[in-house]
Amino acid sequence: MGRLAICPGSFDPITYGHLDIIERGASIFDEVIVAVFNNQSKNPLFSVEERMSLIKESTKHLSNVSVDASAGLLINYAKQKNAQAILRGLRAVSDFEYEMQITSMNRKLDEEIETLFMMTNNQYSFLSSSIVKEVAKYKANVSDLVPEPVEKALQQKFK
Ligand code: COD
Repeated sequence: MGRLAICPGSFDPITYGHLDIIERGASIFDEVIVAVFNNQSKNPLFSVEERMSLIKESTKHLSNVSVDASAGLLINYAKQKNAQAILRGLRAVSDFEYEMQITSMNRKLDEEIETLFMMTNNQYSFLSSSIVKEVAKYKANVSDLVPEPVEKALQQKFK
């Protein structure tokens, strides 16, 4: 059986920063599942279904990447899928504390599944879904920040 990584996130919506991590993950692992988790406290702009379909469109060039959603605990999901690793991206020091917290909790819950971090590509280090939504709300150009289907979906939302 091949090696599987889970790439979890809110993806509200997927950006080129996320896509970069997914593409690099897909070149290392045999299979990558991008898993959308609904974090209600983040007050999402896109429904889970919308986010999944935007990820599917944006990753259709990657034959070993699939898209899924879960409402439970990430570590239970990863275990259920028999994943070897959870793959996360790191942008700045500001990401670090939060990532340390979830990683150590996940390790406490299951010692076998590794969390791997990939440093962001420099050109995306200040990119986040929140920033993209903020910019799109004022109808500024986001074509350098998100894949084309996402750009269109944002235009629809803020029409
Ligand atoms: N460059 C590189 N990486 C990036 C960039 C960028 N510009 N932007 C985002 N990323 C990375 C993030 O660091 C992250 O690794 C991934 O892409 C997804 O990002 P987000 O912001 O969509 O995802 P988050 O941080 O909201 O995801 C949080 C989870 C859904 C993973 C978390 O809430 C979770 O695990 N929820 C399920 C419940 C659970 O198990 N909780 C933890 C218990 S301890």
